[in-house]
Amino acid sequence: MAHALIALGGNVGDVRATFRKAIANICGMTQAALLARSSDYTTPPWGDVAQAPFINACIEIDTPLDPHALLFVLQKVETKFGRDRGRERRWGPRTLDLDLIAYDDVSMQKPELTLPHPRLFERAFVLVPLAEISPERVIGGRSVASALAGLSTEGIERLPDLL
Ligand code: A4P
Ligand code: MG
Repeated sequence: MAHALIALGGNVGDVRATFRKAIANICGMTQAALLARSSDYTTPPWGDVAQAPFINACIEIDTPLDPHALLFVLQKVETKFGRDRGRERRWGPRTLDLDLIAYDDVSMQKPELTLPHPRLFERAFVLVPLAEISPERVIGGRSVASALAGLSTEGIERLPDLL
């Protein structure tokens, strides 16, 4: 079994309902155990700021799949929940974005899969939910909590749990 961290994001549709269904799909399709799930957070748009706020969360799973097979499943789940890569702009609005943040301590630099995720340390919208579930985790030589300490978390708010 390998240990993987996955970031979820979206700003189109009922994103929290999408997350709930997507997490069930990810675990089912990867034979994974869900070890932890962060709260949902509302976050200001990053990169392309002329769009609605996002909702972001992170999960931690144990999975028997290799990194490429796991990414393939994540892309299938994105498509299932309405993501259409052909019609969207980079960093633009989307129903569901699933990024593989880390997979054990694997390091790889391929265009189709870079691990750990290359923009992780620039993004409070990933590190805030990650710090909730895994603050001590060291990724690329830095702990999640210390990486987060160097970023602004302005505008990021934890949402109350859904009943
Ligand atoms: N790829 C390479 N490595 C990975 C990895 N570790 N995980 C490749 C996932 N994919 C990886 O991804 C583009 C390509 O990256 C894929 O073909 C995959 O093989 P994509 O998801 O199609 O494109 P993208 O999502 O538009 O690009 P990118 O750079 O991943 O953007 P983001 O970071 O996902 O940006 N603001 C807030 N507050 N919250 C957000 O969630 N999200 C975005 C989307 C912009 N602003 C945001 C948020
Ligand atoms: Mg992405």
